[in-house]
Amino acid sequence: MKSSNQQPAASNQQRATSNDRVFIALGSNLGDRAAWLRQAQEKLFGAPTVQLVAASTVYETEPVGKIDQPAFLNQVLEVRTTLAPENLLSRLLQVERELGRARNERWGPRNIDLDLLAFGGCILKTGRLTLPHPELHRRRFVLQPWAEIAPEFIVPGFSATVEGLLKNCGDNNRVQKIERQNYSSENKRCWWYIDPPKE
Ligand code: A4P
Ligand code: MG
Repeated sequence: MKSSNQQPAASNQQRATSNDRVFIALGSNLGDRAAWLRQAQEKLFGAPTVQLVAASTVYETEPVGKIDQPAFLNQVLEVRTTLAPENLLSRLLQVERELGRARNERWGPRNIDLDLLAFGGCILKTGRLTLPHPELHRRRFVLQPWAEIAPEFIVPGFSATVEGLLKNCGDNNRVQKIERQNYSSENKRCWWYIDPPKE
């Protein structure tokens, strides 16, 4: 789904130009989860180095790994960027810091988590950054929103598309779509609601 309503306000800034397809996963399970996702995007796209290409729907998802914690909201974005992978990671960590993310326990609750899923065909493992993200093929909460915006993208190192990984991920944890409500240009806010249960 294209998300023209989430483009940054500044229109005459220089745009990111790299041709690599770059994907970012967002997650939140503390406080006003939708507001954290929105604020992260406002910060990320507030500078011209990272530009939004497409945004998935937001999903409410059962926690994976550490299960005694609140449900998450998860979303995947495709972006275009002039930054190198390490610099984009630094930018994501900076946005997390600006939003007051505290790192307490691995896989524990967090107001905002920004993970770099894939950066074009790049395969990389340094002390700070692993590409593609090492857990992505096991996680429905990543693959389902990702398949919505880039089903045919071939995930480097897996020789499989996002859709193929989703079919074979074996993760049956609950992943429930949340529809985007109307965007109001008056007060620049998005609303989200959870789909009513199907009859
Ligand atoms: N790092 C290395 N590679 C990457 C990458 N590709 N993207 C390093 C982002 N970061 C990367 O991350 C720790 C360090 O990983 C970073 O400083 C960076 O240098 P972190 O966000 O501080 O720690 P974390 O998130 O607690 O650990 P980790 O292993 O990143 O956890 P995940 O993979 O983020 O999983 N269940 C549901 N339903 N939804 C979720 O969103 N999230 C998690 C956390 C667990 N369960 C979940 C969800
Ligand atoms: Mg993380």
